[in-house]
Amino acid sequence: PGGFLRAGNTVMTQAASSLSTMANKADSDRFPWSRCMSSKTPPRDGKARVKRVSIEGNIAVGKSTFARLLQSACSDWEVVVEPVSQWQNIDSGTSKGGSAPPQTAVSNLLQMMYQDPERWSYTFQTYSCMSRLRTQLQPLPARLLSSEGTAVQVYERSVYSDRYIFALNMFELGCINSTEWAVYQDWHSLLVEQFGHKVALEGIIYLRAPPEKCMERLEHRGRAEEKGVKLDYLDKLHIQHERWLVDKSTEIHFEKMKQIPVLQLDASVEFQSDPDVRQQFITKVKNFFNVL
Ligand code: DCM
Ligand code: MG
Repeated sequence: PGGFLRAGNTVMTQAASSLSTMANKADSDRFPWSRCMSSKTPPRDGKARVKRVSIEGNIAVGKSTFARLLQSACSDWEVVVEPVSQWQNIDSGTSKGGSAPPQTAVSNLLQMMYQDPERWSYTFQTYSCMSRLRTQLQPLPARLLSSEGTAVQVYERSVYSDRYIFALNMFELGCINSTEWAVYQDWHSLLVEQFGHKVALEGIIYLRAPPEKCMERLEHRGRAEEKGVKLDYLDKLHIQHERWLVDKSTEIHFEKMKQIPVLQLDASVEFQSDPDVRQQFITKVKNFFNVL
């Protein structure tokens, strides 16, 4: 356990990613918003019906890049990004009050998790899932509410990958012990049962690429906390994705999620730089959204 790590990640800044240069003006020129406005289905109950879809895939496969591509392709699509920066900046609120200036210590839970996974994986998985749920529960922008049945909220990952990919993997690696795993699953089920209908998914886009490709992109984007991540760890996460979304052999505890439609896209191609591939991806996504 913890063998996928190298010690000594002290830099807290995140290097600019080459994958982050996707959403530029050329995209919106190439994919004018009108193109996505097909097959308007009138809302069934007189209210706007918004579909929700999550983008899933291994670390550094290109989810954020892909999300920006979707965001620039259609004004009816609203991306909700993964709150990674919150995991890197946790305000532990050590202010003593009174007249003294507030003293706040900021910790980087992402870094702590990678440096000492046995100590911090449970805490990290608790916080990442909770903060993701809070982010996804934010009210819809007015623009989406008025777009009559064609609106899609696109989540970067979901509370389901938190549990069935990352937390499960950490449990299998021995970084989350069986007591922690029992506690995690108990509160996760409760949260999803209580709030799940507000963030429930109609579909999943699975960005699939060989772990070696993800490793290349991970090294290229150079997020400091992930410096110690080894190929073996990405291999394990890849297998978890395949079990969940392709083989469907992961035991899922939520009825609706067992039948969820999955659009698989080959993310090993350089969809960032190739306009034809980008166009193909957008078309596939548009068709997928239309049948959900
Ligand atoms: N992460 C994790 N557990 C989760 C969700 C995310 O360990 N439940 C980590 C994996 C990556 C980072 O957070 O290091 C998210 O980056 P990316 O979106 O590129 O996978
Ligand atoms: Mg990302």
